[in-house]
Order: sequence, then C-alpha cells, then structure tokens
Amino acid sequence: APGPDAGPVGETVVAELRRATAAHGGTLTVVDAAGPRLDDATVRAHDLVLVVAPRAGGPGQRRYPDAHPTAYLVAAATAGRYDGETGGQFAPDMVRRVRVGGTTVVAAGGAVGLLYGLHGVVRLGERAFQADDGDHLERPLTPVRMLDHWDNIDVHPVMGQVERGYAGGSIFYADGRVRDDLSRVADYARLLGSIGVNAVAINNVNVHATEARLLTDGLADVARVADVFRPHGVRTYLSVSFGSPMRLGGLATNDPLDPDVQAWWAATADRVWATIPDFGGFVVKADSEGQPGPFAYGRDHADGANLLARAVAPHGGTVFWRAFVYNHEQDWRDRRTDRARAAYDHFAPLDGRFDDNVVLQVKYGPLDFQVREAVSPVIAAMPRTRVAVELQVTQEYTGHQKHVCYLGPLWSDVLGFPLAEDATRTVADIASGLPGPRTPEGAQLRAGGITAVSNVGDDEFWTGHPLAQANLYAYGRLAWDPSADPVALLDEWLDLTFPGADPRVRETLHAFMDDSWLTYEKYTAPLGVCFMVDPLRGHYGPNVDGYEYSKWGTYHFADRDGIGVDRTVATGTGFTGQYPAPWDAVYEDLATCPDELLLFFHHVPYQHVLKSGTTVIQHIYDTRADAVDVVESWVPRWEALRGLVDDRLHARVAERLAEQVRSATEWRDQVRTYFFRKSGVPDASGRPIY
Ligand code: GCW
Repeated sequence: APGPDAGPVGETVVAELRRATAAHGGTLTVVDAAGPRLDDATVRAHDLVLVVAPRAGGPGQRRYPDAHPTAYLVAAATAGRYDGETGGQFAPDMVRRVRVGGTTVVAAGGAVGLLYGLHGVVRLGERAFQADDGDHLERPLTPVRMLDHWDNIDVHPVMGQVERGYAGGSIFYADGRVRDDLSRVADYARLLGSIGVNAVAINNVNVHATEARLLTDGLADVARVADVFRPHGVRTYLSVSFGSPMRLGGLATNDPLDPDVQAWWAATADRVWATIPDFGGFVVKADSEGQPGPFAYGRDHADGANLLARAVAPHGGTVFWRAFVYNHEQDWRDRRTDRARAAYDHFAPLDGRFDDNVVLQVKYGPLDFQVREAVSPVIAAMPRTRVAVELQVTQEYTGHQKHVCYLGPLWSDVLGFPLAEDATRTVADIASGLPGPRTPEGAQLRAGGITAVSNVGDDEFWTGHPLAQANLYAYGRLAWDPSADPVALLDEWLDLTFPGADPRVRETLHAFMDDSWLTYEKYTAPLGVCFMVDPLRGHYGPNVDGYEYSKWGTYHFADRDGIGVDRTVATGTGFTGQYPAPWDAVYEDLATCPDELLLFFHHVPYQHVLKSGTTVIQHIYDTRADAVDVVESWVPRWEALRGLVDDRLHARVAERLAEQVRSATEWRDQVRTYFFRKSGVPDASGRPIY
C-alpha cells in the first residue's frame, strides 16, 4: 500500500503501475517510508519501484543509483533529493524525470505530480528509458486546467441532453438522475488525469430547474461523481444559477446585497463543502442569454460574483464568473450596437472590484467560439482581475464532430497570442498570472486558468467522430503547456491511439488533420466574417443569411458592393479601440489588418486586394472550391486504410467523411453562388456557380 500521505491519487499510481506490470511484465515493489527500508526490498532489473515517503531524508533513498530496476517513481518529499534547481522544494504537480545510474527516475512533489509523471512515461514509451533521455523538469503553466460540461439531467426535445453535444447522451446522467453506474466517468477521469486536466464542471451553464437542484438535494450524487474524479487529481465543480435563492430557497429576491440572499448562499456553500470537502467551486452564467443575474436588481457583475465568492471563500472555493454577457435581443437595423464590444463594455470598468477568489472566464473571441475570431480584448483589459480563457472542444461551430477539424492549431494561436502590454504578454501568460516586462504596477498576478467546453458523450467512440478525440487530448496538453507544438501533440495522440499501427495510418491522419482547421475555415465563412451557419440546424451547415436579420447581433452586412463589419474607431463601432497597443492600430488600419481577420474589422468592396494579392471576391471563390477538393481527396485515402485500423472505427470515420464531403460541397456552392448573385462579379477560375 502507498504511504499514509499519498491518498487516493497515490492509490491510482499504484493501480496504474500494477496494470502496467501485468500487461508488460516486471514486478512492482511499493516501498512505504514508514515500512521497511528500500535496502530490504528485492529489486531486480525491469522492476518498477514506487517510493512514497512523506519526509525529506526519509529512508529508501540511498540505494536508488545502486539497484537497477526499470524505473523508480518517487513521490512526496523525497522528491527533493532529485531537485537541484529548487533546493528540494517541489510543488505537488511539479515533475522531474531523470536518468540515474541506468534507471529512469520520476520524482514529484506530490502524488498528483507522480501521476502526471507516470503518464508522461507512458506517452514517451521506450524513449523514457533511453540513456540519453536527459533531465526534464516540468510543471503546468497554469494551476487550473478545466473542462466544462454542458450536460443536462433532462433530455431537451431539440437540444438533446448535452447542449451543443455531438457524441450522444451525458456520461453523468441518465433516467432523470446521476447514473448509478459511473464506470464511464471513471474511464473519463483516467483520461483527464493522463492529460493533466484537473477540474471539471459537471452540468450546463444554462442551469434549468432539475439541474439547479444538484446544488442542494442532489449533493449526495455530486459527491459520488467527485469520488470518481478525485483519484485522478480532478476536482469537481457545479454550474449554479444566480437565481437559486428564489428558485431553491423560496426567497423573495436574488439581490446580491440582500442579507437573506447572502445568508442563503453561505449556508448552501457550507453544506456543499461539508459533503465534498475538496469541492472546487461554482461556474456562473449570469445575465446572459436569459439566465438570471444581478442586473435585475440594479447591481453589477462585481456585486454578483462577490456574493458567491464570499460564500465559498471560507472553504477555499473559487467562482468562475463568465464574461459572455451581451444583448441577445438586438434589433438588426441598429448598426451602432456591436455584440463584439459587449463583454469589454460590461466588465472592463469593474477591474479591481472582484474578490480574490473570483476568476473571470472569458471566451477566446469577442463573439462566440467562431472558427476564426480576433482574440478577445477583455483578456488584456483587466490587469487587476484573475482571468481564465474559455475554449470550445465541442465542435459547435466547427462541424459538429461530423467534420474533421483538429483544433490544436487554433488554440495554440490563441494561447500564444501576444495580446497585452505592447505584445509582451501572451493570452496564456495572462491566464497563468505571469508578469511581463511591462506588466503594470499592482497587477493581479494570480492565475485564472484555462477552461474549455468538453466534447464527450456516451458514444461508443466518446466523441462521435473518432478523430475528435484528438481535440480533447490536445486541449489537455496545451492547457498544461500552451507553447507545445500542436502537430507534435497530434503525433503523441496518434502513437497512443493507434499503437504499432502501419505507418500509413499516421501519414494519412496527419495529412487529414494537421491543417483541417484551416481547411474547414476555407469552405465556411470567409476572412473572419463569422457565422453564416444554419440557425435551424444548431449552427451546422451553411446559411449565409441565417443570422443576418436576427436578434443575435452577428451580421456580415454583405450587399452588392462589399462585405464585412466596420469595427474601426474612425468610421465603425469603435471596437478596435478596446485593444491595447499595438493591436488597436494594427486592426484599425486596413493596411495592417491581417487578411484572415479583414472582415471581422472592416467592411470592404469585393474588389479590395488582399495581402495575398487576390481580391476578396476571388479569394472567396477560390478557397471554397480548393478546400472541397482537399476534403474529397481524403475519401480514397481513408478507404486505403481499411483493415489497418479497427473495422468499426474505420466505418465510423468513413461515414463521417462522406457527410463532410456533402456538407463542405453545400458550403462551397451556397457561399460561391451567394456572392456571385450579390456582386455580379464572375469567378475568374470559371468553376461552376449556380
Ligand atoms: O455558443 C453559445 C451556445 C449556447 C451556449 C452559450 C454559452 C450554453 O450556442 O448553447 O450556452 O454559447 O457559452 O453560454
């Protein structure tokens, strides 16, 4: 058994090692610092030794370099022995992997680090045991790496059970309650632990009546879910409704300044933590798309967030307060209101007013998880606020897990974007509380975190499209290390998912996936103009004017002369003015605005010449047609892999590819035809228009 301090995560490490030795040979020796010394253990080549020792300088260290097992995994304070750089002070999630006398040693400051180190060894396989493997010290850039589930308990007639879910029903809920059998959740927890995700919110941010009760009547069930996540280092969170005091507590108001409301939240939080002592906290969508919030009481979002923050603070809880607040009842005739401005206009003035345990959760773009958006200026606008960046793994706007769309490159661009302080601090730096050379005095340097909407369901392949698993994988790995190369992460995923496969499998999947996000962009909405998706099919497939005359605030303004949204300060909505230097000027000026965001920031004539040398209209024609050619070329290549991958998986991907070709063709023909009809400009390539 592991040592007294290792806890449930330590037990997972032991279980993983037992599983590994059972599958691959060797034996596992577990040395408890409180038990017999390592000298007394019989250690042979190819053995694994797990040392769990609560104290630095404890027994069991001396002989590491002398015996020659395959690997030692050293947890807890003994890790200090291997830590030259920090003088023995290892954070629990810090991992060192080093070769000592022919043995691979993984040392970590705590059981969770050991778990990550162990999964790291699994990822590397043989390479972790090569003499020249070197000495690696790793720790995650940001302490909270979260997945949000938009899962409901009830099944909605149109939305299904998981809002924006494309992989079947919820893994958490069935038959109107939390599942009795949580074995699927246990597998999921293991997956998350293996990629370093350490927080999960288990219900939809749109909190409906049944799900609201998870916070009160449902706590025992939430505790069962938390028990399943805990052994993999994952903390459980709930999405809660700001309207809970009235809805659940029978109060007359939800006003954040009302003492009864405050007392209700405090008592509720007390019960939550009494039931689940390591509970993470709350995620809140307030005053957004119809959810209740502080505006109804004339209060602002700092009042609202701090109400919950003060209730959870005594327990070490955190409130993730979403910044996705905008007018979803806009009049399309109104050209001055710009949805892209909304989050900044609401939140930037509140900088400095949020309590320490509030994290403002900001979508990466100012609109809504589009395939191409500028990075949200809110992320840089609040130096005295903890900020988390929200990504979307579920493919709401990127093909519903019917299309191959590997999102690693998109997230890598976003997280690495040098947004703040004259481009000296990236989005990931801000989310991680890292200072830059020009970070202002008094800035809040506590990490917020990185979070994303999950893409899994009870589907046989977890994610509908089997290749969409790569997005879940890449999300975890990028949240751990935002500087990781997304194509290299795809290699890791391919190795782990198709171990020992014929080299053609890797080659083919790289050919499909590496640039699949850009391919998807090329057949959908052009040059950052966004949307053009079908409202009636949940944002799937083309409908160029689908949102043009709607209340949702997402317009492209195409007419016979041109297209795009003028968001300049000079002549438009003024949105570019929300960016720090140099981006305010870069985006304001047509001459410096990057092509891919041109129509996000500017309204231009169709004959406007891009930096690429082609006109906007010809770009629209060409890229849509070229992209469909690319997707079509995948079909025979996948066919050629029949027999080289699992048959069911092959069939599922083949079925999805056929749908991707159909849908991409529809995109191509509708978009090309639409713009020909609007502009009257012929396609110089002469390809068909209808
Ligand atoms: O992307 C939009 C979705 C909504 C979602 C909302 C949000 C959960 O279309 O389904 O609601 O964003 O992020 O809150």
